[in-house]
Amino acid sequence: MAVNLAYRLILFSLVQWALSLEALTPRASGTEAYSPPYYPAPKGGWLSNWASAYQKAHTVVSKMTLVEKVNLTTGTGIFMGPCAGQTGSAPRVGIPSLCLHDSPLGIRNSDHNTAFPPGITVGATFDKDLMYERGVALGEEARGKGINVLLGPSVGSLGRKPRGGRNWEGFGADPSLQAVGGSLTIKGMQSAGAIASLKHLVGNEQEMHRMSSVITQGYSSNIDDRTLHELYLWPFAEGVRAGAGSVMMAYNDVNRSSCSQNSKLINDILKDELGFQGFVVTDWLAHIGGVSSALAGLDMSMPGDGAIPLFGTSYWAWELSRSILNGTIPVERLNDMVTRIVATWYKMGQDQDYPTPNFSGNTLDETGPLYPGALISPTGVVNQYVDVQGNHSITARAIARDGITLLKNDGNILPLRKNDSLKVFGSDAGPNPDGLNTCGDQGCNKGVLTMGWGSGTSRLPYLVTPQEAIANISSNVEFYLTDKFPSSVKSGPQDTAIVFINADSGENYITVEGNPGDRTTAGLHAWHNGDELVKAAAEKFTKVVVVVHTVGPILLEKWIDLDPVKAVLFAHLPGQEAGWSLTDILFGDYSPSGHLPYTIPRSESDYPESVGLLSQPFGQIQDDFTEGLYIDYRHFLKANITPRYPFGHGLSYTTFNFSDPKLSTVTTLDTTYPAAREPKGSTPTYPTTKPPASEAAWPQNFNRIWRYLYPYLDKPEDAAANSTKSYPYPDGYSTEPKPAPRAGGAEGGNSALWDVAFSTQVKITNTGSREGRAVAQLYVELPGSLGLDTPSRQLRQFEKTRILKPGESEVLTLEVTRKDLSVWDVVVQDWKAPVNGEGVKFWIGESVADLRVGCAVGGCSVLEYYD
Ligand SMILES: *[C@@H]1O[C@H](CO)[C@@H](O)[C@H](O)[C@H]1NC(C)=O
Ligand SMILES: *[C@@H]1O[C@H](CO)[C@@H](O)[C@H](O)[C@H]1NC(C)=O
Ligand SMILES: *[C@@H]1O[C@H](CO)[C@@H](O)[C@H](O)[C@H]1NC(C)=O
Ligand SMILES: *[C@@H]1O[C@H](CO)[C@@H](O)[C@H](O)[C@H]1NC(C)=O
Ligand SMILES: *[C@@H]1O[C@H](CO)[C@@H](O)[C@H](O)[C@H]1NC(C)=O
Ligand SMILES: *[C@@H]1O[C@H](CO)[C@@H](O)[C@H](O)[C@H]1NC(C)=O
Ligand SMILES: *[C@@H]1O[C@H](CO)[C@@H](O)[C@H](O)[C@H]1NC(C)=O
Ligand SMILES: *[C@@H]1O[C@H](CO)[C@@H](O)[C@H](O)[C@H]1NC(C)=O
Ligand SMILES: CC(=O)N[C@H]1CO[C@H](CO)[C@@H](O)[C@@H]1O
Repeated sequence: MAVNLAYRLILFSLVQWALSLEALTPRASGTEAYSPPYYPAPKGGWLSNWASAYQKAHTVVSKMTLVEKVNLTTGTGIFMGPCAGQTGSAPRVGIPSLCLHDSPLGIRNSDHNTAFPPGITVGATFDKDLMYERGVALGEEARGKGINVLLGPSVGSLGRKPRGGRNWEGFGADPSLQAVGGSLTIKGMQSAGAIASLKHLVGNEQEMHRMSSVITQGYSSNIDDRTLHELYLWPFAEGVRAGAGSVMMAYNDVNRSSCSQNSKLINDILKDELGFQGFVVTDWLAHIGGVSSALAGLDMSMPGDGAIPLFGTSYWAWELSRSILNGTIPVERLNDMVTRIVATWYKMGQDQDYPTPNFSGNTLDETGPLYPGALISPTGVVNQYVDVQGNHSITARAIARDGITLLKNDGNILPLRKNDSLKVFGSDAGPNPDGLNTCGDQGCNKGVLTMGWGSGTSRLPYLVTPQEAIANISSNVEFYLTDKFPSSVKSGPQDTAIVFINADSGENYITVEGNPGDRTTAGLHAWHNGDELVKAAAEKFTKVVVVVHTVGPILLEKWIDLDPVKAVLFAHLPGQEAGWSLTDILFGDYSPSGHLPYTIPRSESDYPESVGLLSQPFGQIQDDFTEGLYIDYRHFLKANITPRYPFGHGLSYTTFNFSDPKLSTVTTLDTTYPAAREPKGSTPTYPTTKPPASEAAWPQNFNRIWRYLYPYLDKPEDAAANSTKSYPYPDGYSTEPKPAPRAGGAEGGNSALWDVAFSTQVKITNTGSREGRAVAQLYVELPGSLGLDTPSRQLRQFEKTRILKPGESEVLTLEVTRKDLSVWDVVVQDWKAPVNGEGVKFWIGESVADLRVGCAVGGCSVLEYYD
């Protein structure tokens, strides 16, 4: 761990040194992308469901001094405490230091925690109950370790770029799937009292060049207003509606303005339009300006460091104190930052016996420095090894199992029987030969792939490999766990070969086998010559089952049509329960019920050119989202390209009949635009007078920790004296509140957008001979009368049956809201729906290409009969 720590220190220092050069690098002028100014930052507290939390916060914040307030906005510095980041505290008024820690799939760099399957596997389950249950478990584990803010879920990257490194942390390449996955995770986490930090807002669709280096500047995602609203912002809006306490800004720029200080994005879209009441935090070390970010609506700097981490510098901390005393940042803005943070803390009930951290993300040792970044630090007990796993392995296994997606099963070769003669190939079936968790942040691809790499990981408390699980069940199996096919292996006509292959990706600060996060070197191919392994097995065996552990789509063309390749299982990224979840399916204890959360193409050139990875030696990459709404299946449909496997595809060991479709109107869409928004409620008020400079003075006999970030100033009177100088405020800066935008009104936007417009029902019958679960996916097709080019199918809702016995039926109800049927009108700046739903088509099926029933106002019909 010490090596790991040193490595990270050096790494972060380099990145930050590079970042500090940003000001020297001239901005590229490739496009005219521009993010318009939007000031001032809207204050939080105007929604009734947050009123009581804001009232409590108001009472406390009213008593706070300048430095207490500043303390809560700024991290204490990287490696200056047990968590990935922690704020300062205000002990006099009972507010502790808040611990912020990764990750979206479990507690990072800790012990006795569950390593859940990541988002992509959760998305593949299409199971709302499991999405919520995992959220609850994550929240419980965060709470048990004393983490106030767990950094997740991730709904951005959305999956625009198939090679993008962190797509697997989210739920799939569709905004509604991301929205449902994210929202249920947030609700679950926060039901346990942990604050969710929904990330990364927005456009962080590739890893390379997301931050600045010596010669390039972090890329700019140039996204038009409609595409932003209908694709990338969609899951954030739903997450805000679900009550997310915190939102994390992305590293990259949007329209050439850094997300961490993009006033259009934070002040206008997030806080005004989406009515976000919680606090906005930077991604780690993404803070690049003090006054600028505060005015643009940022509320918390993490981990607090300035351009060069660990040098004891900060854009905020004492600098924020100074900018209040010199009058550059209005006191109101600081009060709003702090009120948002404290209100969120109250909203989740963290004032009631919430544990303080009893673990350290820096070391697994029991004792160690309390502030490892300080070099000279007091030491003490840092790890209490609290077991927070509870019964969460049940949920982890259920998700890994129910996410497994059966793409092909010729001749019903699956499930296997316990006495089938099996030959298992591929290192991906076994353990990491170097040992469990030997690669920091899972930064290697050795043994079975359970998750990608980077900060979005956790250590595996244990791992059941496919090898162990198969060996536990099969009475007749041989293992050849190498990536080169063993020429000596004998095959008989009764043998079934099971070939394990995988594809990995992760976060940019680690390069694995030549891939710097994104899949640059590997492309969309299986790693470790996986294609060759499958082909070799197919030459020797007549029955081949391929198991794929992958972060996203891979190309299957080299072997998918070979006659011996009878079955393909995408097991996605299974987490700690890799083995048991797979054998649950392989041997038929459960039928597979996962569905693809993305499209699998026949060729990478099937994608729009604009979704390729971008790299250039100098200046800033301009990543123009020219394909607009047409990513993943939306594109394949428009370009009329038949993929290898469509979005939503997933077979079962049984078959399902869809019958008796019904459509009923719930709330009539009697107007194009939703009813007028709710008026904005009042927000807490405080005196606007500047605090006395003396409040920022160092306390007497204060025991300073070297490099720790404090809110105090050596000469606070000087800062106050400078208030006569003028500050070069950004263009469009104003302290006069803007009129409330018409698309806003409640968390996520105007609450009329969530009026259920239509309710559809479909009866699903198990027509096969085995038990199984079906997923009903509802896609909408919007009419041309809206006057806008719109994808011909858009997933807007899904439901999953319980386990149905042969012959058994279940009626599923799928509800569609006004927003689900709307397009974003860029002129009116509001959501526009077809009146009465006239012309809308509702398609329900088992994938985007396997639609079973269709409905429109006035009636439904069954499209095709499958048996
Ligand atoms: C980005 O620029 C486009 C125009 O190209 C504009 O429609 C959109 O609103 C801008 N978004 C942000 C967040 O600045
Ligand atoms: C600010 O936070 C630090 C770290 O938690 C703490 O030592 C200090 O006492 C706090 N200052 C005030 C004024 O509460
Ligand atoms: C006030 O202090 C901030 C933080 O140091 C600084 O950026 C800003 O320029 C100062 N304002 C004036 C008018 O000097
Ligand atoms: C650590 O965990 C235990 C058990 O969950 C909890 O009671 C305690 O408050 C936590 N924090 C510390 C500092 O012990
Ligand atoms: C886990 O235990 C809790 C009670 O502690 C129970 O409510 C929950 O249903 C259990 N979960 C599972 C998946 O068994
Ligand atoms: C395998 O087991 C099945 C019963 O599950 C039995 O019918 C069959 O004969 C067995 N095959 C062999 C080769 O033992
Ligand atoms: C291992 O196999 C035995 C016998 O088939 C079975 O009872 C047990 O449940 C298996 N273990 C797990 C964890 O599935
Ligand atoms: C399947 O659905 C079709 C269309 O509704 C219906 O005619 C047929 O009877 C159903 N078959 C079964 C076995 O339920
Ligand atoms: C940043 C800045 O302008 N600081 C000045 C504030 O005022 C004192 C004296 O009043 C100067 O010494 C600082 O340079």
